[in-house]
Amino acid sequence: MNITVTHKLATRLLEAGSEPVSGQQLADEFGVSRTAIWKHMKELEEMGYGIESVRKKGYRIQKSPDSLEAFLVQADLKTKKIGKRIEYMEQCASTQIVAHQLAQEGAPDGTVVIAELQTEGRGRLMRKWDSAKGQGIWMSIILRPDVPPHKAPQFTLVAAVAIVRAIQSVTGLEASIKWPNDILFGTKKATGILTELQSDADGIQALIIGIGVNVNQEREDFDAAVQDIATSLRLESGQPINRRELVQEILHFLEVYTELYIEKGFAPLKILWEGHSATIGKAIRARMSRETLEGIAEGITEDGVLQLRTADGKLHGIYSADIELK
Ligand code: BT5
Repeated sequence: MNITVTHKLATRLLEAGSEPVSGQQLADEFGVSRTAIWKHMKELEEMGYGIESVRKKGYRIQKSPDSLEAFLVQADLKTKKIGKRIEYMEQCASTQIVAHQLAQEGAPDGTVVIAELQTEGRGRLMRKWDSAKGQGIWMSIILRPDVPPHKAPQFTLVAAVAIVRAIQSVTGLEASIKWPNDILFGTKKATGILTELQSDADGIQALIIGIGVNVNQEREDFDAAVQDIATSLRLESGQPINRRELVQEILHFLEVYTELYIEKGFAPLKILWEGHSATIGKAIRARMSRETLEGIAEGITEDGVLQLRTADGKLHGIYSADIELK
């Protein structure tokens, strides 16, 4: 059986959504017999699809397998640029490493790397990122914006807004953002973002935005080290979540908000970000490499820098830190 035809058929049916497509029409479009179409449908069922055959009308997909293979994510993807190229892997050390390599080799703006399992998923400062197989979204996106390197941290905030909106659209859940890169439910972390940079004298060559979303883990699926501080969308909503839809929505909102950022600057995103923030107006402790400061988080600047007012009345600009809500 020709596997590419099977994939193309899946894409065709996914794009048709709830509208059945007749066996004859598919046979004509793909230049094969109706019997061959029927055999491809059986093949799809073996791959984990639920195919419904509607009398006199044709076939439609009721359920697709829980996989993030490129052709599945790309079927009915709403973006113009992000995700037009997707590198999908069953396993890798870290999608950041793969994306850095691809960016160096000239991969286009909007290239996405997705893995079902990361053996060396990483956070900031080379901390470990727990990436259970098939239960989360572990992906890195290569962007090539024409902005100076000091603007790179703003993309973490743009991505955070995009992810919160995507989670809301797919699950109805309202997450909040802890500056700079955590997405939380209450005090528990459901998502981390890691923005890395390739730059030279001409400016940014590539931004590599790493996104890790805990989607379908149960508590015992997390490493013991993070069981008490991590949560997943399934734990929050009480039901399994479709990862494919969530990836599509994240890519969609990321494109919408990066375009808004490029056209209008950070100001409109700052307003959106503050609307979802778990940090602003709160008493916090900011741990930096050299010192720890305590005070009230008053807001973020037009550059995305956190403004912390300490008890002596001084306002401090925080560029990078771990934040604890007090
Ligand atoms: C982050 O770092 O939160 C950024 C995480 C980025 C992960 C993505 S996955 C795709 C791409 N490929 C990669 O290799 N990385 C990116 P940071 O703020 O430093 O937080 C790290 C800390 O979060 C760890 O020290 C743990 O305490 C905690 N942690 C680790 N795994 C977690 C998980 N799955 N859920 C919640 N918290 C976790």
